[in-house]
Amino acid sequence: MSMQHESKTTPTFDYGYLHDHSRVTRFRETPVAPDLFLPHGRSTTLSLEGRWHFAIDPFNSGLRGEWYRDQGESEGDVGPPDYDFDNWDTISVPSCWNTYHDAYAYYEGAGWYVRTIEIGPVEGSTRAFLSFEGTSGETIVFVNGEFAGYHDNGGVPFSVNVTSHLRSGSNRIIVWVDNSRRSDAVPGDFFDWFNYGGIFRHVGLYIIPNLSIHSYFFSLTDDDRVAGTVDVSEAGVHQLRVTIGADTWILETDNNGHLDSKLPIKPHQWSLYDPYLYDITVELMDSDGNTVDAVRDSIGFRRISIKDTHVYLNDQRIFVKGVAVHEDHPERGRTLTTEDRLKIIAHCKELGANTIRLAHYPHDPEMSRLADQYGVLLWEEIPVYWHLQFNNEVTIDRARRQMQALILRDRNRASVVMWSIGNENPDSDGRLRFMKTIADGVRGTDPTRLITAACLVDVSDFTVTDRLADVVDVVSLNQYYGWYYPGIDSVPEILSSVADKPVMISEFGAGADFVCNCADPPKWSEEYQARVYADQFTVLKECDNLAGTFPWLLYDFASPRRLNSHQRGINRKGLVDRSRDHKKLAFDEVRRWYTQEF
Ligand code: GCB
Repeated sequence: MSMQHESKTTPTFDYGYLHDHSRVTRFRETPVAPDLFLPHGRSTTLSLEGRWHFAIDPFNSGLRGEWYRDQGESEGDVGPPDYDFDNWDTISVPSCWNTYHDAYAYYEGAGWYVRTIEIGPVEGSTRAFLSFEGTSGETIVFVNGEFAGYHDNGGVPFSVNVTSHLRSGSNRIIVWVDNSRRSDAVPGDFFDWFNYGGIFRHVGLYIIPNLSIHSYFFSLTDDDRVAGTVDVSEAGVHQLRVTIGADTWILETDNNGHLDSKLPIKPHQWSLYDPYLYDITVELMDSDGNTVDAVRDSIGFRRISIKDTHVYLNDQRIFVKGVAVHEDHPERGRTLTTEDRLKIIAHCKELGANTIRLAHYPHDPEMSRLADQYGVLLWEEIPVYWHLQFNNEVTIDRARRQMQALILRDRNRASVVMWSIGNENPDSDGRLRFMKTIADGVRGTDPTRLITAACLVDVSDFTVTDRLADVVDVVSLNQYYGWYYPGIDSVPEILSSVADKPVMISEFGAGADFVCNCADPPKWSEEYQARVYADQFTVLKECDNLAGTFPWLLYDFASPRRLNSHQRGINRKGLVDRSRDHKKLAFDEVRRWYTQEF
């Protein structure tokens, strides 16, 4: 009798993936186009705020192990998988993971967010987008086990087309977010603020008709009428009903679905003391006159311009009384509440300031909406900060797309008057080319605002030799005379080296964390900080071509590179400390400067 051996299968385990780094990087190849879907003017179909299952993944095991396929334990597996989505802890979205748990306070790396949503059938003539107002860096979205989109630019909105991935009923949404600092990103890997991680802004699902309004832009023309630009998602002549306040017009797009029209209305102008906003509706109609899509917004009309070396708002010369602020809160990181933002505006008004510099990256869009309502001007910027890979085409493209996304988001906000394209970057041919690319992009998308950048000062001969000064409309200068170095008397000389453009001091100040009550105040005392401001103002008031000032800054903020015994991880140059309640002595010094006659 022949003995037949039973064939016995040894469970196999694919160790290959452990060495396959492309599993981590392969999604990077298809960045989400910034103009895919703009949620502005619409309400979400389904808000995805609330609790998500969450875990940090410092080793990127999830991408290597393809957890997003979401297969759980399947037959033939030799061991349990290393994830267990439904039993993970939950975290609030939006929030920063660093403030969620002490153990994650300084965490930089990948994190996974998992949530199941229930939806009805998605109709054939509609498209569905998962839209994020901002995450901390690279983001990959998976829906029902499939890759749906990749985004590489933190802080600006992006949307992923999930139409083909959704099904009627339960849908598993998995989002991988990584806040690792990267030298080819924007910002690069070294900067003076804290690198908060997570899905830190609103997320929502939007279901919109295939034929829909893609974008709209309304602004004041030179002859005080309203310029309206609307783009429809599909080519062809389309009818639009545009309503501004009590006036309505029926208009037609050109053959490309594009409307460029001057509307015969002389709008009441938005200003600092009268921040007047119009309710605006744009409706897209089918051939029977039925509305198939609509967007709604509140928009103010004002003009920002320069004449000689000064800035004008609605043809009235203004001194830009600025103050800078980071998006940083001790308990909430970058996820500020409406109350936090209103407090920034209240502090700004109390200082007598009229402009806020939203340093050094795009802040939450609620800030510009509130600034519109409360009559405050904004400087918005992207983090082209210190050293970047200026010769790397990937980095240039990231900066260009980041700026573009910010402009598309906020170009209807009357409060936003300046786009800043750089902060203290070393002058080089590569950097100049980089900056020209960004500036051309800004002028192409939004020619109605001023371009600025914090240019470099040549401290050896007190001149501005930075070639970026030729590219911008307003030359901004950061200078820390009285703090990092002596020589405050040289400021007028520096300013007069820029002959033909408005010049602003975009940063100045000093750190302070105690009151000394003494006659000869040392550095780090509030008295010393106040004196630096007093000395600065004495010199600045003699500078005729000075168009604005931005004390650095309103609140103390987290910066892990600040490690002396006064700092302990906090940049202490705030006029108010990190609690946002204690006003330092310099607050009053700045208030005196801003409440004088200019
Ligand atoms: C600067 C930077 C700013 C820093 C500041 C400082 O010039 O633009 O981001 O935080 O100096 O405190 O030194």
